[in-house]
Amino acid sequence: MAKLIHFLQFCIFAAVEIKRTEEGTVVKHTGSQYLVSNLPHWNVVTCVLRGKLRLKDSYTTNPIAVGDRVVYETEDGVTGVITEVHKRKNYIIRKSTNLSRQAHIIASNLDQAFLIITLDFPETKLEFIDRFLVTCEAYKIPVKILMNKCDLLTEDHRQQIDRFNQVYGESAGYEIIPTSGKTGYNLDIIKERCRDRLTLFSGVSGVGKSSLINALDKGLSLKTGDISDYHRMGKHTTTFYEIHPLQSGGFIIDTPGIKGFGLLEMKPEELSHYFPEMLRTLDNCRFAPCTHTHEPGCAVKSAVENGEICEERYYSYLSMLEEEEKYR
Ligand SMILES: Nc1nc2c(ncn2[C@@H]2O[C@H](COP(=O)(O)OP(=O)(O)OP(=O)(O)O)[C@@H](O)[C@H]2O)c(=O)[nH]1
Ligand SMILES: [Mg+2]
Ligand SMILES: [Zn+2]
Repeated sequence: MAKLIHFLQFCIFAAVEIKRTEEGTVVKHTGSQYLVSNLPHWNVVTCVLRGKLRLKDSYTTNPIAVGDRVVYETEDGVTGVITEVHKRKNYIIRKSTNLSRQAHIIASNLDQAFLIITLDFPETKLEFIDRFLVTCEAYKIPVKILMNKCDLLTEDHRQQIDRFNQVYGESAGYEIIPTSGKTGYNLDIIKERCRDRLTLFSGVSGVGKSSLINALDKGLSLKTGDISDYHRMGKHTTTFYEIHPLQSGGFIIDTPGIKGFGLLEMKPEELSHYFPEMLRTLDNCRFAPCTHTHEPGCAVKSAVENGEICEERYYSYLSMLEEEEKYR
């Protein structure tokens, strides 16, 4: 009898011993499963969420996003249960339209975001670019623009390229890096920029996000898809947000192509702070706060008139402002 009690005690002790609490980063989320890894290493554990964590936050559709640092319990080191989410250093949120009440956390704890755009095949709309940039500014996430598929650009695109560089580079101050996943153009620069960082790759469908990641690391073979012949639009090939380690160092998040991009609620006088070229001059407006629409002595409007602030961006600002006010 004593032996049996001893044995049972040992079993209970062992069971308690085996259950370990670990920490890691969510690298992929599919349905109810979260893949969690001990970054910067790569031991992936498949986790589910403890029930009560699920409904904590009803403003967002996903309580846990890729990039989140989590605590989980595991017995076998292969599967686990997430019990806690650490406070996010930062995150980026998207509403599919201004009307949708709920928002989706795209990713968290980012070091930077790369907005992948193409001037053609498909054409990325300036409206989308501005909304993405404003969101990054609002969330204080450093952002760079990758002008991809530059192998397809010809002399016919020259004017468009020059204007883009003027609007987003010289005037707004963003770094623009022309790239080609096909020829490998400038990929050494991208590798360098990605080293030791967690980088979000975002953009509309078909601009070549997954192809670019494959080209950055030949060991990866992410699924890619053709763009449609007729509409020259992507076909939404990537369907999950997922972190990939790069052999050259750092981690990249591949994302599904973004369709709509609703703005988050912000005060009308706050919006211009997220246009760097407006932020530079708005202290000189006669009135504060100034919406830079009808106020006399507005420094932003003067800067638009003398070309320091590009009209495209100012009109984008006005349309966002109008939309914000409409849905308030
Ligand atoms: N010419 C050229 N084609 C490219 C380049 N990068 C990607 N493509 C092509 O563009 C198409 C779309 O590429 P994907 O990598 O699937 O695009 P994506 O941005 O990941 O698209 P989603 O996953 O749908 O959001 C494929 O046919 C690629 O071969 C490039 O630099 N040059
Ligand atoms: Mg893709
Ligand atoms: Zn003003």
